[in-house]
Amino acid sequence: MKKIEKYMGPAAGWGAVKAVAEAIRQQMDIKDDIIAMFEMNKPQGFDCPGCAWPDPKHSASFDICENGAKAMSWEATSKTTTPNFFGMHSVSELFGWNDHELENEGRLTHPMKYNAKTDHYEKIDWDDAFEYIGKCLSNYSNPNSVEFYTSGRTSNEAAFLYQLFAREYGTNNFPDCSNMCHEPTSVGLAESIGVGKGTILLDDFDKADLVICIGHNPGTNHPRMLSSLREVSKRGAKIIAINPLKERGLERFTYPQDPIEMLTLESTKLSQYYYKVRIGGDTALLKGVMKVIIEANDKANVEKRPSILDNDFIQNHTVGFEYLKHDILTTSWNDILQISGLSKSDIYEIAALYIEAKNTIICYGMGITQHQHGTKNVQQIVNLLLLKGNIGRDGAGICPLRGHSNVQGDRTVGITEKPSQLFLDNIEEYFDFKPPTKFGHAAIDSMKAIANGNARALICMGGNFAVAMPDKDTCYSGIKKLDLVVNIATKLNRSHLLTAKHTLLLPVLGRTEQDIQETGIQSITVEDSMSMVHASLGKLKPISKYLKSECAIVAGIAKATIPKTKVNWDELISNYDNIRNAIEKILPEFKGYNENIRIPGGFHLNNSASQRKWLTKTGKAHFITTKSIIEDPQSARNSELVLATIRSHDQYNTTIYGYDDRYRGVFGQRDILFISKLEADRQGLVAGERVNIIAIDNQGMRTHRCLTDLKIVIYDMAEHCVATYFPESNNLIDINNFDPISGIPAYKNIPILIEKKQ
Ligand SMILES: Nc1nc2c(c(=O)[nH]1)N[C@H]1C(S)=C(S)[C@@H](COP(=O)(O)OP(=O)(O)OC[C@H]3O[C@@H](n4cnc5c(=O)[nH]c(N)nc54)[C@H](O)[C@@H]3O)O[C@H]1N2
Ligand SMILES: Nc1nc2c(c(=O)[nH]1)N[C@H]1C(S)=C(S)[C@@H](COP(=O)(O)OP(=O)(O)OC[C@H]3O[C@@H](n4cnc5c(=O)[nH]c(N)nc54)[C@H](O)[C@@H]3O)O[C@H]1N2
Ligand SMILES: [Mo]
Repeated sequence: MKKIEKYMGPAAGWGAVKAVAEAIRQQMDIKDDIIAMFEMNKPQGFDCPGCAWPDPKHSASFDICENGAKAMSWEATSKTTTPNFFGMHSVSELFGWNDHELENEGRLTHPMKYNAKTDHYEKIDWDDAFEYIGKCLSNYSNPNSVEFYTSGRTSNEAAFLYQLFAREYGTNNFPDCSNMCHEPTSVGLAESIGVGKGTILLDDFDKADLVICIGHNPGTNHPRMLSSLREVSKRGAKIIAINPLKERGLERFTYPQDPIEMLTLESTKLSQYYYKVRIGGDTALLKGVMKVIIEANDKANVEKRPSILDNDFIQNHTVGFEYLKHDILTTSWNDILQISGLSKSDIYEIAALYIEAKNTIICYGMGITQHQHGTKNVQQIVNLLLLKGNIGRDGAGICPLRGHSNVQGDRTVGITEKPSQLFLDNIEEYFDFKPPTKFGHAAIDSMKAIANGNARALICMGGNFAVAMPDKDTCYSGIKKLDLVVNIATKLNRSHLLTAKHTLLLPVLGRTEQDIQETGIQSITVEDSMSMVHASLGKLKPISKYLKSECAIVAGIAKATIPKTKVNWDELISNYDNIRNAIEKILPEFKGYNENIRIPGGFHLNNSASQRKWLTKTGKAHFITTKSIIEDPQSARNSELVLATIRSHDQYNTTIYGYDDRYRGVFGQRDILFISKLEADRQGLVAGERVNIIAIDNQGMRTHRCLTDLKIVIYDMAEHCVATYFPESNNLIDINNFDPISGIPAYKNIPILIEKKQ
């Protein structure tokens, strides 16, 4: 039922229990499958296909959350999308279905090939499918005209094989979902601290005095994090939230596994301090906080009081402090306050909390990264931490909240368009072929090559590439002009309906399902947000006997494409231990891989920065200055109104489970625009009114990009900001609107204007 009704409860609690029951009822046969749920995130079970938040170490207890249950029931559904279904519905007809309807048909069961004459997908045998793909791929004279996309659910083993195949084929074109989410982390942290990953472990939360959550929404996207935040709060440590929207998951939480909290309807307060920063205002805010700290430190020095900054650390471990100091002290309060949208007293309060805390962890998500200045945002967070030596110490550090459950692992094992020479040399030595050294395409370059006709084929290991990317017009029409598109997927989505000259749809085993190869049942491995690598073992009987594993599909395509391949594909996939042995040879940090993943909880990949070893150009951690907070012409200040595109509580990226966004009080609908009361008054709008939004360019001029017929929802949020859901809104973003350093699309920073719907 459609309604807008303020949500009064805490995050999780009974609302979550009800939602889990509902998710299961709608998707799964209530029998053995239900038991599978309790195998999730257990040492001998499978890794949750939801988020990348780590599991409590060596824990035998299950830690399940509402959205993990949705992810798992959505994959383990008993509904199927069969050849019969494709016989009944043409591709053109299916294109008219919405994203929820497409995936809700259930799991793909057979390999399918598109027939342009009938406009239907038709069944094809696996061997024929491989041969067909192999024939197309071996026809292209330039391997760099093929794009190999990866979405982050793919296991380490499959991702490793996938990159091996693409490199033997001859390209480094690896567009990846992390190009749309944490590329500013990979690039920005690498430049600042020498490693593009977070530096903390879960245990650090037990020792932190202050946790700052900037630009992420854990109640929806990383719900298991709420139990860590709850412990922090119960211990009396402080939590600060910095977010343009008031998010319930950052405010109050009832732990579903705590019977007393559940029965007494009590909840734990999470963030004691909440600052509604303006969209795109984080760098200004962080600079403001640093200004207060540096000025206070200078004053303390003059008055001969103890230093606030960690001078030893700054001297021995960092470079660039003087530049940073100069930049910060010359940044005007006027700019800081206007761009951040906060008051001076807010910024002094944050600075005071940071000064007072011995150990600070800063967590961040898409609110920081998906901007034109996403990399700089990340680096300002590092600057703040470095000032007090808050990296490489217990209870302190930086914590990027990764997206897909194995997006980090995929990158670790070689899904990168810019491989290191060492990695390539090791491949050459072990596999005896020369991989290409020319850097390839990340997501934006790949989509541009597709749009301008330079690419001929696109292979997608999972995901919904064209729908997840900005600029639907460019992406959709580009893909339809390709020669070959291959999608390897669990469920039908819109990208699969963008047919090229030759189009194949290959159904794959999900993580919940048993993967049986020649030597028996196989585990795969994944790496979480905190660099813990552990095994995942599927439990359920596969939904169709025609499914193949991702590893087997890569091997099948590789053998058909490169008849004289140097890789023994059959041996590798007969036992995934063989793949892990190969990974260990190429990437020495995986030493003892097969033994280590048999330890419950897995093992930690070495993180140099957490040991204060800085693998940067200078061997030190870098304070990186961004000259001005307004150097980008599209920054928030130049536009009256900025739109952020966000996730509802009932979606997983482009997968729409349902139409409720419970914590934000939205039920039965997604066509809405969140706006503050003040901003609505300023724009002359009232709740329930329908509007169109139009993207504007650098000069403030209207563009042709618009999204029509949204309902105004008054929400507790910052001024000059609005928010709506993706992927419906993705055509508002021009393909050229991205962070020039990392290439991440500015999904959270779209200058717009609002018009009443006539
Ligand atoms: N259930 C579920 N879990 C998921 C996903 C999912 O879709 N559903 N997706 C997975 C993936 S791939 C990813 S990358 C993560 C994403 O997880 P999050 O990073 O939490 O993603 P979002 O919901 O896009 O945005 C987070 C927050 O950023 C805030 N925000 C917007 N603009 C700004 C800004 O300028 N500054 C600040 N400080 N905040 C801002 C928004 O209000 C929102 O609360 O979650 C992963 N987990
Ligand atoms: N406007 C806007 N756009 C965004 C974002 C935003 O915040 N705003 N966020 C961006 C982010 S952070 C990300 S990560 C991207 C997401 O981009 P993608 O990762 O490309 O998209 P998903 O929606 O996660 O992909 C869902 C599909 O993956 C397939 N799938 C599911 N499980 C498996 C599996 O185990 N194996 C295989 N082979 N396939 C599987 C199913 O067919 C399903 O339909 O979207 C980005 N787009
Ligand atoms: Mo993501």
